[in-house]
Amino acid sequence: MAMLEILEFPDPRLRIVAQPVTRFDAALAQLVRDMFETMYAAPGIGLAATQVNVHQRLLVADVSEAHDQPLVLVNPRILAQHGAQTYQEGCLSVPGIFADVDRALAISVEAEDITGKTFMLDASDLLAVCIQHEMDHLQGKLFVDYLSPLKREMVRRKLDKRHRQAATA
Ligand code: GNR
Ligand code: NI
Repeated sequence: MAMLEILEFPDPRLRIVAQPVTRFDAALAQLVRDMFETMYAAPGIGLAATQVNVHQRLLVADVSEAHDQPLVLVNPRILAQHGAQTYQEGCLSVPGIFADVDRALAISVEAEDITGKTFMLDASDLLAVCIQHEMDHLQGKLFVDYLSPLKREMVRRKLDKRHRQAATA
């Protein structure tokens, strides 16, 4: 197992659009294990491959308190969505920043598992927030993109300053 480095905003690699997964092999299974280890250690409720600099359509999630409901979605696509909810989001790639984001309340997602088998998942509430947030990452999109330009600029300055301090510490 290995902990993976999580890219942080405004790293331009977070803007790369992920490509579909085509090989359901041992390397994919290992990547998924490493992503879970990294996500649980962070700690976080979801992690998109983009955040660990792998530009393939793959995400992991576990919104349970006991960390006993791991989910892997390969090549996820939203088939239906309804309702609306506002949730105060955070992101491992935008550490220490939290802001309200409006999203669908419930989604029906189709995806492959790590063996390449297609399955359907109905998600609502926090799990639906998490999957939508992770699927945004796969398109190079971050939750701060939903903020006003002024607020996003404040976030960028705050993280720039923190990155400079970390570099000279
Ligand atoms: O750990 C995370 N918590 C979270 C809280 C509210 C909305 C979305 C998230 S996802 C985030 C982990 C992360 O950055 N995934 O990309
Ligand atoms: Ni995130």
